[in-house]
Amino acid sequence: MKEVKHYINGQYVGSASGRMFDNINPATGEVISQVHEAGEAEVDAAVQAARAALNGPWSKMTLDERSKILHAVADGINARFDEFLEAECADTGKPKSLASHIDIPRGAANFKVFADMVKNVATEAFEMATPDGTGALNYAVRRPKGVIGVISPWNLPLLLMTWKVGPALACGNTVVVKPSEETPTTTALLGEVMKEAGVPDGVYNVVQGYGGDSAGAFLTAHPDVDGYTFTGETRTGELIMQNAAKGVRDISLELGGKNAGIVFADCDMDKAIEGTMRSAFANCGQVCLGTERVYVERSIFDEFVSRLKAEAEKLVIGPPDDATANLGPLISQKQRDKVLSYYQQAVNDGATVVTGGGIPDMPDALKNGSWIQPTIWTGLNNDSAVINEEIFGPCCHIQPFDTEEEAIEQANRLPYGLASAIWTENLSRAARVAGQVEAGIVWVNSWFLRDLRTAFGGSKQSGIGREGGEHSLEFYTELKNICLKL
Ligand code: TXE
Repeated sequence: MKEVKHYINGQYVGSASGRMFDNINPATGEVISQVHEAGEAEVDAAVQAARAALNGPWSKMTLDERSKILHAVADGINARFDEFLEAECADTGKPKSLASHIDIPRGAANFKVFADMVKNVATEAFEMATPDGTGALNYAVRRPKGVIGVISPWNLPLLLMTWKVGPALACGNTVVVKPSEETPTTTALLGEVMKEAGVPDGVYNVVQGYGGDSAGAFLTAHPDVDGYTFTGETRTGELIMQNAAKGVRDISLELGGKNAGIVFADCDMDKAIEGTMRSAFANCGQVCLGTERVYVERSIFDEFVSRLKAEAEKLVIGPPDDATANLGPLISQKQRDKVLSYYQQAVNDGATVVTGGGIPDMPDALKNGSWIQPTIWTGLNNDSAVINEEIFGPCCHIQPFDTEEEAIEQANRLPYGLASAIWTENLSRAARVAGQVEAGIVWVNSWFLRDLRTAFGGSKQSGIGREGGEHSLEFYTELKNICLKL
């Protein structure tokens, strides 16, 4: 049986305790590897390695040298594309057709983009008068923040982890990554690529293991980490914040959402259906940016519901290698139990199940996978948990609205504020509504269209801080003002 180890100071190492846990392929239910579980000793060793490397050559390299190495990391991912693809799809069960277009290429792009961007950072300078008339020059320089703790989720494992590690390393930091216990493999594999690309030992470290009361909590409690970046559940974000508060460490949190799609009668219906399909069902609904609440103007409500139903029923559920499949399994049986409990809740709350609502029939070889039907509901009231809480499954509820004001009020009524998608051909309306929707990211006539130079993050309980473009460079550096008396 294959083992997945920690990667500390440039070496793959097992846990001193010998403790391991099963890594399960959610498409088949099979155990595909044994994962070493980090204890405090491994977390401490990783943090110490990162600290030592911070004081080594990495942060002192010229930007050109560091940028070149990070381009080599991206090239390394691309050179081993199939290996990353295979590993990511075995850990998540997602279709290869999806991961080969999104997860793996973005994993490489996250290094290239920030390796280039970091070379073009300008800082501020101010000349000032002084009483003696000689004057002074204030100028700012950016320095790495230090050792960064990266805690990443399982839905887009390589993509979301490198989205943090790429800019962190580009800015000269060192990192300790704790990937999700559900998806350990590509984060571990990246260690080899880092080594081959010439990243010095100790710059990129990985500890495997669980979150609370385990590796994740040890990492966020470790006093020698300078800042944390996290993507995951809102409650976990709160716990990480509490730990980071000790020692006044900085945080960047990308948390849960319950995003609204708003479809106006003057939309291009084909585009709205296509975009809503992706936003509700891509990655089996396991995307923080997905829209689980869809508000549709009443005059087109019936047509929209019946067209979305027809499209949802065309989705092909299947394993990663099935080239026709566009819907994989949920990440685990635990996650399926959670999603199914909402499916049941919807029925209890009086929803009309437009399509789906249960477990699909699968061939024998896949019977133990965590498969689930794509599901659409209508008819729920605002007090149903199904339309108030993040489900993170392939499902959405569609509700009619009569006025623009009502649509905005519905979109904004929850404590989340991550993303929203607005569908209308009226640009004045689009700008008006986009300006009032409480979300960090608003798409107009699109969904998941991402320019990596733009701000990414959530408002309200969907997060703190923004990453992307110069916002990442802001988070991963300390700005130091130098006042030079002339
Ligand atoms: O999240 P967790 P889970 C949402 C989604 C999902 C729910 C639960 O609704 O159903 O969260 O998923 C680590 N200290 N999202 O349980 O626990 C954990 O090991 C430090 C939204 O997987 O937040 C993993 O590496 N670390 C989301 C990471 O946190 C801790 C993506 C995320 O796991 C920890 C994933 C602790 N106390 C889930 N507890 C998004 N926004 O994209 C856990 N972890």
